[in-house]
Amino acid sequence: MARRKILSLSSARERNIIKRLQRFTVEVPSWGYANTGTRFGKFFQDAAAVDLADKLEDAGVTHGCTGICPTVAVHVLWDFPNGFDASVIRLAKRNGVKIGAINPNVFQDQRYKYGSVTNQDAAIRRQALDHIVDSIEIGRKTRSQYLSLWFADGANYPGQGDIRRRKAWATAALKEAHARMPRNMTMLLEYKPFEPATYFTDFFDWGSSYVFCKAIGRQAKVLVDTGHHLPGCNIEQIVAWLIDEKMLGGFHFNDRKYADDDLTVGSIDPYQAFRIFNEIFAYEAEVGKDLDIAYMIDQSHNIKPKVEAMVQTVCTVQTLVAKALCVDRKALAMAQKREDVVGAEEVLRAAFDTDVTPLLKAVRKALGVPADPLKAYRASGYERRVARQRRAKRKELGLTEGPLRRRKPG
Ligand SMILES: [Mn+2]
Repeated sequence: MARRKILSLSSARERNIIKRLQRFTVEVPSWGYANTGTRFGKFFQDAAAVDLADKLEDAGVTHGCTGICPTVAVHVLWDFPNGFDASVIRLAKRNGVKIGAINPNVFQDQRYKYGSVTNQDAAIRRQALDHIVDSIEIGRKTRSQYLSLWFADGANYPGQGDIRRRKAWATAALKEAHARMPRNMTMLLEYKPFEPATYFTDFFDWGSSYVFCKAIGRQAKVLVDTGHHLPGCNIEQIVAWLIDEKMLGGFHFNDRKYADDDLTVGSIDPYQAFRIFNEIFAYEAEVGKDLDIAYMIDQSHNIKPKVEAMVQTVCTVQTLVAKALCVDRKALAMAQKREDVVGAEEVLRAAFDTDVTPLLKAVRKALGVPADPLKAYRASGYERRVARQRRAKRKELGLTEGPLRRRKPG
């Protein structure tokens, strides 16, 4: 079997792949452009976004290079610290993007030390719910399709919390939030096995999110963050199950080596991302329509330059999507029927090994973006220009974050 196929782009199948790629979009997170770090500290970058205006500008540039990132996920506490501001919608429009998923933040405030929607203190649960409801209102005004929820809730030690009561409190709060959502909004419920809580998290795996969603209401769906699994977990199987149960709401893409490392998609295990996309496109091929799910990036580029890392990420996602679309479904079905284990695996590997450059070139031509977005971005000089502007902006605002200047001797 020839491993490395070069596509001719002439067949109907290839034209369909190109069309599907043109319809594929992935959302960037506003926080991916800001200075972020680890719990040990931050390394500041001059070109990192200072405020939401900068983040939207960076997102506009990312979309301009790639053509497949029309929306930006926002974090209510970080991006709307003073509540909703209508000028944000205009600002997004000016940068050629729209506001995407709304992410409430019920993990930073001191009051959430022992939980937010799972806190035994009803007043704190109410405050968390109020913030989520306020976020829904922001989403209504920005016409966001998604309310994206992640909770840091959990316990650090055995015996610390009543697991079942916490489950009940969270369910009640989220039911109430669900009732306040517009009809066209989907609640995405993320899970994570540990961190910051070390003994248990209340939303710990896909099964817990699934159970919560079923209890909360029809507009609640599971969000799979690829970094939020224990080592060895078969994520594509989870994805296949959630698709089958009509409970897959969306993704936060990133890669990891050890824990929730928030690394660039495909930097460690591109074959895993490919296998996830394979499950999605297998279903789409079967039903003949696109799955209605939110594809989003959730990464934090501590060392890499922000926009460059985002463009690299988006291009990697698009490449892996293209490869997954190249899976010969008929050949795979036949190999499976014959119990041809090697043959079936080879079908997947042949798709993974396909040089999809011609496909991507065709897609980018159709989208009116550079054939090599990363190269075009690096040649644009954007990073240097905004570094200058944002350094000046930080100085004007009296912000101290910025790289340490190397002092000349003497
Ligand atoms: Mn996430």
